[in-house]
Amino acid sequence: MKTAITLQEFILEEQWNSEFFPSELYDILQSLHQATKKIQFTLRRPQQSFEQATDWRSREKEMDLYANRQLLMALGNTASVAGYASEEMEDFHTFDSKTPLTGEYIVVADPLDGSSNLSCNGSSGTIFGIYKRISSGHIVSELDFMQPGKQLVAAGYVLFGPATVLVYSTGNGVHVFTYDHELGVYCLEQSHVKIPNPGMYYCINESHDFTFPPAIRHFLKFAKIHDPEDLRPMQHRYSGALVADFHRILMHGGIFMYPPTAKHERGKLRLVYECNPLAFLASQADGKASDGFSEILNKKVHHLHERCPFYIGSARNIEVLENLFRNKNRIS
Ligand code: AHM
Ligand code: MG
Repeated sequence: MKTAITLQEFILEEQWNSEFFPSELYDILQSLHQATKKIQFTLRRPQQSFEQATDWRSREKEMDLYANRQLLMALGNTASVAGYASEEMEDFHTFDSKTPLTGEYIVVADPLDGSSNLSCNGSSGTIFGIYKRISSGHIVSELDFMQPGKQLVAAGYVLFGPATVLVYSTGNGVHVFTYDHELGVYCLEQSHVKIPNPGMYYCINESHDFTFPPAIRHFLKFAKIHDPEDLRPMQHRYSGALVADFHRILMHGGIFMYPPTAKHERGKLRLVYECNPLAFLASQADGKASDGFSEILNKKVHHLHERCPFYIGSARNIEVLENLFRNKNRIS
């Protein structure tokens, strides 16, 4: 039997081998790891063990808030973290009980992406991004959390599926770990993952298609045309959890799309908590992420909870879609 490399060993080795790996990142990744371990255990418990959860919808909310609290507590106990912002909190949080506020990093997160899937034992996950703080003084600034995605120093997610999988990058490739329940540790599955290009999957909630921009409708027709060399017709998959759909794309290639719709005119997904961290991972895996016209990682952030159209996946698939937006529906 092969000896597994644990997450801890892998991060330490990454740190030793790179002069650009700040030791603080090790602590932050460890605390995210601890928090998500607790979230994972709680997700596995029967519904009856939830305090207020009389139905699935209240369990969903309770789990969203629980996941947020776990991250808040774990990061609050990590000296290098000065602040935290999440999809579950109106405002960002300064860890001002730490005196003086020495932390040089801030963390953004979607604590439990896809929590509506809990009603049917579907997948969900925690998405996170880590930035270097740009403010100084005793209180972190909103601007710390509004840095463009290209300023991320690390990002990742934990996917709570049949297995619990942790994926992260510190700018040196994307690495995938699976939780071993017997050993109680994450073990390395794949390092330096690259998104297959082109890919055969497309993920989109097609029920909104009558309100999609023409470029998306055109892409959906293109995806179904027979061209085996280009892996078409592409296969449709959609889980209702961005983190799970992105993991499929990371492993097998293709494209995830959440365009503007009549209900969400600017798109549904959050630039800071969802799009930027996943865009960082895609770029580290030779993939791309776009809003149709520009790279997600270059986008200016106007406010913390901003939403945007989001297309992410294999470079070739994203380029085809961007050409459709730019060339008004012509495939090049
Ligand atoms: P949430 O952050 O409220 O969970 O919403 C985000 C989720 C994504 O995980 C998923 O891709 C999308 O919403 C699904 O939305 P829809 O049901 O409109 O297809
Ligand atoms: Mg989400």
